[in-house]
Amino acid sequence: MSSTRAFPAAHARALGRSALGRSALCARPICPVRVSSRRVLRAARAATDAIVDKAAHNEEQAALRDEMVSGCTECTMPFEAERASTLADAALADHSRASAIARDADESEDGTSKMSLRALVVGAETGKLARALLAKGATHVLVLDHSRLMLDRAAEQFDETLGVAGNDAGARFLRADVCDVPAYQGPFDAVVFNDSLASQADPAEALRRAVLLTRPGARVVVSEREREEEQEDATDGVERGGVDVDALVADLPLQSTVENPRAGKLMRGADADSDDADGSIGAKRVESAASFADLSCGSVTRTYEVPPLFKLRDPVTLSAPVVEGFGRGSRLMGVPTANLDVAVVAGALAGMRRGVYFGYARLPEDAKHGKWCKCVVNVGARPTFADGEGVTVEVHALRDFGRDFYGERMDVEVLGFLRPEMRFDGLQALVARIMADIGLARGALDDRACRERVDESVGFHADE
Ligand code: ADP
Ligand code: RBF
Ligand code: MG
Repeated sequence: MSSTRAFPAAHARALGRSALGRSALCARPICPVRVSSRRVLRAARAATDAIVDKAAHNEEQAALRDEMVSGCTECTMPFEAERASTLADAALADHSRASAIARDADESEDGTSKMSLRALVVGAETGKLARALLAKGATHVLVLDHSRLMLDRAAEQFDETLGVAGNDAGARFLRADVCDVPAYQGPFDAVVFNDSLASQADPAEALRRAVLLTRPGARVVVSEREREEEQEDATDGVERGGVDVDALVADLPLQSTVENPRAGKLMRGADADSDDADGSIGAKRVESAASFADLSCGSVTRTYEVPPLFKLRDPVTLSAPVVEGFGRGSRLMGVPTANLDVAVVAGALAGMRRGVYFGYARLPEDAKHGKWCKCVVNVGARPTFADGEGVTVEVHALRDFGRDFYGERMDVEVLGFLRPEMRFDGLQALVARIMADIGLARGALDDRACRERVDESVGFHADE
C-alpha cells in the first residue's frame, strides 16, 4: 500500500527527524529497544577499559619511540632514502603521473595548481618518506606519530614553512592516533603504515579506520622493517613484520595490486573472462587477499588498492515493488531505504556481488515523481546488524519524496559499483560511511556518460 499522506520537510525538521524519513504519522509502531541496565553498565565499563588500555599503550609506544630518536640515522638506517623512495612509488603509483598531467591541464594563471594528491603517513620515522611523497607528486602529506621527538626529527627534513591555511600544500605533523583522524583531513589518495602497523594498539582497527579515510582507487601500503630476531625465525616472507596483514585486510574493501589469474576471484559472474579495458566489473580477475610481499631495503612491504569506482559494463535493471524492511533506515539512521521485493529481482541479483552501487531510480507510475533521481543501492546482508543471512536490496534515493511509497514499483538502473559491504562497529560509523558513499555517487552520476545510460526522455530531478 502506498501512503499518500503529506510529510512536509519543515514538519520533519520540527520533529528532529530527517525530512526524507518515514512519516511521523506512519501507522507502523516503533518497537521499544529493551536493554537491561546491568548490560548497559557492563558495556560502558568495557568501553572505558578499552579506552584506558589504548591510552596506556599509546603512551608506552610514545616513550619507546622517543628513545629510538638518538644517534645518526645514516648509520642506523643506511637504506632509509631508498626505502622511502620505494614506498612513495608504491603509494602514489599511477597517481603521480596522472595527477601531474591533470595538474598541467589545471594550472591556474599564477602557475599554481588546483589539483590535490593527499597522503597519510602513519609513523614519522626519519621524515624521508614524507619528503619522497612530496617530491613524487603528493601535494599534502599528513604525518602521524605518538612520539613528539620522532615528529620533530621528521619535521627537520623540511625547512620551508607552511602557509597558515589548513589546506595549504606541504607536510603537516600531528601527534595523534590514526583512529582519531577526522574525516575532513582526507580523503586520502594514499596511506602508508611506515613500520607502524604492528605497534598499533589494535592493528586491525587502525587499518580499518585508515581505509575509511581513503577515496576509491587509493593505495594502502603497509611496510614493516625486518627485525633481526624475526629474520632468524621466519620461514618465508609472509610472517615477517609481526602482524598477518593479509588476514587483517580480508574483511576490508581492499585488493592486492598484484594480479594473479589463478588465485584471483571473480568480481562479477558471467562475463568475467573477457579482457575489457574500461574497468568494468568482471573485466579482470584480481587477487583477493593473499598479497605479494616485496622484500627490499630491509622491509616487508605490501601494497593494496581501494577498488576504484567501477562503471558496470552493462547496467543492471531492477524493477520491483517496495516492501517493508527492518524499520531502521529512517528512524535510526536518517537514511530511508526503499527495500525492493527480493523475489522479483532474484534473476538480476545472481550476477551482482554484495556491496554498494550507484545509479538512477524512479517511481514510474507517479506523474509527479516519475523522473530519474540519483540513488545509492545496497545489495547485501547488513553484517553490522544481527539480521541473519538474507540478502536485501535497499535503494536510498537522493531526493525528498515527502512521503512513503510502499507497494509502488520502483525502477532502478544500477550503473556502477562503489565498494563491498562491510561490518561496521556501530550505527554512527555506518552512517558516516553511507554519507561518503552518497558524495561519491553524486560525483560519479554527474558524469554525462552515466546520464546517457538511462532513458533521458524521462527527465532528471535536480540534485537535492
Ligand atoms: P523500511 O525498513 O520499511 O524499509 P525505512 O526506514 O528504510 O523503512 O524507510 C524506507 C521507506 O521510506 C521507503 O520504503 C519509502 O516508502 C520511504 N522513502 C521516503 N523517501 C525515501 C527516499 N528518498 N529513499 C528511499 N525511501 C524513501
Ligand atoms: N549495512 C552494512 O552492514 N554494511 C554496509 O557496508 C552497508 N552499506 C550500506 C550502504 C548504503 C549506501 C546503504 C543505503 C545501506 C548500507 N547498509 C550497510 C545497509 C544498512 O545496514 C541498512 O540500510 C539498514 O540496516 C536498514 O535496513
Ligand atoms: Mg529500508
